Amino acid sequence: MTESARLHTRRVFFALWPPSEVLETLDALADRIAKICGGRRTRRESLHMTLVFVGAVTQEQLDRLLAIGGLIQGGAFAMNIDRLGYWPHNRIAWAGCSEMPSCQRRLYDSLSANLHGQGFQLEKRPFVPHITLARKARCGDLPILEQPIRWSAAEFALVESLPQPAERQYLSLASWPLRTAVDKKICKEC
Ligand code: 2AM
Repeated sequence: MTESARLHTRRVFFALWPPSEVLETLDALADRIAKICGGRRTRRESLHMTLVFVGAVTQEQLDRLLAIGGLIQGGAFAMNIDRLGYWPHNRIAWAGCSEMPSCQRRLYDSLSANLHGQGFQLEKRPFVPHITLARKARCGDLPILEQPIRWSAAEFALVESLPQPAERQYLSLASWPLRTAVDKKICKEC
């Protein structure tokens, strides 16, 4: 990347935004976890689940990402957010699923394959779908989620991470529907 291109990069990722009723529950959960673990809770409007983190891209690459998003034939799926976790290395407290729905795995695989095919370098770490609830947290034992949070994913989005004075802000650049089994014979099991 040239110096001029580097100066004009934008930091982006593919993600799922929670539907309003799920957002409500995650918002309350983020409050609860920050009270237990300290740190800075994720703002309500920033609660999301990353599908694939892409990183800094040029305008030309951004255009290619938008084209890739439109090509993906993903199936709608439902997740059970049923566990809380803590990563000591980056001090993130999060919520996630014990089991990843097969449609989510396929969506991730399909996005990754298309991105690789277009020359994007992706994370080598295994994909751990999660919602960051608090940063700079210090968690000991985490509570058990009494009731799983059922999240029906009907679309995915390309999101830009914008640096703000206090905290990064996430802005949806485009979103695409995930089809239901009725629309198309894909992911009937989800
Ligand atoms: P995090 O919440 O666990 O930090 C925007 O930064 C989104 O992309 C967040 O969901 C963040 O996960 C994720 N993200 C940031 N850097 C990443 C990286 N290098 N690899 C994977 N995901 C990343």
